[in-house]
Amino acid sequence: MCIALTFASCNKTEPANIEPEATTTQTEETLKPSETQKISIVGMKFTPNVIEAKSGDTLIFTNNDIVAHNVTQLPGKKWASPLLQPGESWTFVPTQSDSLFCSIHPTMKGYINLQ
Ligand SMILES: [Cu+2]
Repeated sequence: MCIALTFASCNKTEPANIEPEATTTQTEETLKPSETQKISIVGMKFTPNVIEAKSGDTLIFTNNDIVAHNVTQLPGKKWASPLLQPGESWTFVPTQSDSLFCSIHPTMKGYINLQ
């Protein structure tokens, strides 16, 4: 812009027509930093039981109940946590949306909704 002109006409204010087009809404969406989400297992429930996650998010399941539980993919048991004793945690980075349950207490169900 200014470079093509002479020094005389080039004043200190930046021309308004330098447009940084790089930051579109879509780019910002993609660049959102990954988050760590905590899921509590308490009272025979996953809380929250529907986990809204983005790709790259880390999920930490903590057993705050008085009995042991696990976190197991439904229906095929494609992945599973080890047995979590009360007070123990398990870290998981989902790669797709999946249903989950506790295979010891099959009524305990949850869902990871991966965006
Ligand atoms: Cu259980």
